Amino acid sequence: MEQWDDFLAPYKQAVEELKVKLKGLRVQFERAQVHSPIEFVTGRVKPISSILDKASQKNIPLDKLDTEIQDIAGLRMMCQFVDDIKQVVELLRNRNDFEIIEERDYISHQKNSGYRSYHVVICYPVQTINGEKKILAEIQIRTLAMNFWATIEHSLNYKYKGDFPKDIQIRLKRAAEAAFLLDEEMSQIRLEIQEAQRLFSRKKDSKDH
Ligand code: 0O2
Repeated sequence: MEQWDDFLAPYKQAVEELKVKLKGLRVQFERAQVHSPIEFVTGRVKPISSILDKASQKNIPLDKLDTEIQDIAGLRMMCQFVDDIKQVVELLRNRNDFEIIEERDYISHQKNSGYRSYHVVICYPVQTINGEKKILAEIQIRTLAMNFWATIEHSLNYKYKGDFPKDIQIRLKRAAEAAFLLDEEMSQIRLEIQEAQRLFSRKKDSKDH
């Protein structure tokens, strides 16, 4: 158990630090009084039982957990609109406190399950009393609708261990489609609001002059 504590300590440190850093971005957008592409941020260290399950499913030896399991440290950034996701990814690419190792775009290429999200795997340096330790962390960026679907599907997955009854499978697919349409509608509404705002400020400008 102490070995697990030692192993997980830098991951816990990284999750805490990254939560502060990523939440700090939202605060900056608020201060600048512009639309924040980040709605909220969560983070967790993968429970030991899930690490062991994943290792056994993927035949990963226990001495390779740190390089083969990329989401022991996991962060989630939730956005209002699909377009916000691109902006968040760009913000992450421009940072110099970690290195991006891999990006997985499950939005352009949704998973068979119906899962949509953008994953960025980073190599993050943690400062320890024994020097720097670099760890992998996975940042999942998704809209509120994508998050809603993934949260429900994840808890059902826990119950059915991936072996969903046919009717639930169909409903989950339909729910994924509904979440996709909700994102599309919201994007459209957003564009219309922005257009209305532009027209309003143009009218105001011509009155002022
Ligand atoms: P948890 O409980 O969230 O930690 P793989 O796990 O083989 O599909 P890989 O290569 O480990 O994929 O990485 P990938 O594809 O980036 O997915 C890892 C994480 O993405 C998962 O972690 C989930 O959090 C999320 N995810 C991926 N596919 C799905 C899906 O179909 N449904 C839901 N709800 N989430 C998904 P874990 O370890 O599975 O779970």
